[in-house]
Amino acid sequence: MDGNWVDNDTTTQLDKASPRHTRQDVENLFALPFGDLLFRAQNIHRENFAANQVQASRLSSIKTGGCPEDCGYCNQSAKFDTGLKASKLMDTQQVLSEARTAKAEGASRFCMGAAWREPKERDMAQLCDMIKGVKDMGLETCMTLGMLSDDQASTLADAGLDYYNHNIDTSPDYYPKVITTRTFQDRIDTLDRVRQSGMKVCCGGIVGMGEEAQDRIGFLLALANMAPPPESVPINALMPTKGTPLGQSKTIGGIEFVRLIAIARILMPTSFVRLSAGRENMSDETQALCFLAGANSIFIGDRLLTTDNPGQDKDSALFEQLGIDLI
Ligand code: SAM
Ligand code: DTB
Ligand code: SF4
Repeated sequence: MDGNWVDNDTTTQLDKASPRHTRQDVENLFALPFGDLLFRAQNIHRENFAANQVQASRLSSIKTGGCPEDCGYCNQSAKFDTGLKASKLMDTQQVLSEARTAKAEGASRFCMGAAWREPKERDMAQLCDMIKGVKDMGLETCMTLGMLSDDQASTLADAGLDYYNHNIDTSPDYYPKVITTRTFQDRIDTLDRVRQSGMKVCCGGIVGMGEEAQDRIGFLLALANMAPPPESVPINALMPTKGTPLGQSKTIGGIEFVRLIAIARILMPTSFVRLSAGRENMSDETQALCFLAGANSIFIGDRLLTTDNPGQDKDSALFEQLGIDLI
């Protein structure tokens, strides 16, 4: 292996399966010329995945708005005046109908998101019905419901939930500037419970929230040093929404974003790296570079949870040009 980002001489057998990375390792990757970085990421990508296949997930907002948390990027927080209409937990039949449409449109995974700090006990039975119904259609299932207790994690796992999404969102240092109502450690605790329950972990974050280069390094380092790293790593470019504290943030440049994807691919060779929120504001060329850098999962459909996403027409045209199959 070229470069010095993993010190193989000092890694144990266990570490080799899940190597620890230092901040210097990640800084070295950031310092590589763009072409070298992409070449390396694409090689690692091809060693671990089919070169021209991208996994397609579809989101559904099963409980929108009115959230008690204060995540500075989020238009679903009740603390900010964003004009978003809050709704109750969606009826199970409605969720299943959305899942059927998602499957017909080519999704292989259905991700259900709720604007909660954590699920209430009284909602658990209904959530389990949703999981079972979606799985019966032959779709993979994912939920993102906020923090979980041990019991809640095992109840969801027993119902057949494949993935649980819970993001660290940013670096441990920048995190308190974005969210004050729960800590970085709270998130790690929930992720540990998800891991213990046997579900697969989907964990990533957002860039373009005014963070510095050091925070982007800290963010990727924290993900890569999870043991094992998350199976799925969503990298979101902030969708700035009016009324949120981060609504006026400066958009991250395309090249900088592609670098992050490439570094995520190199640091987490066997994880799915998802090009998540933000595709709506990206050129076809930036997206193409993201796939070249090793992104191999996306959200399809014209909505994410509450914001826009390129719909089927735009995506079909793009993927046909790129010769990429959505799976
Ligand atoms: N309430 C749950 C929670 O926060 O864990 C689940 C839903 S929350 C919307 C899931 C993730 O979506 C957040 O952790 C954040 O990373 C991402 N997200 C939310 N709003 C976003 C935005 N405006 N732009 C990009 N990503 C966003
Ligand atoms: C993730 O990291 N991105 C998705 C999913 N996990 C739940 C959510 C993106 C939300 C973007 C803002 C919205 O549409 O409300
Ligand atoms: Fe609530 Fe999740 Fe939005 Fe934070 S990201 S305000 S927890 S819905």
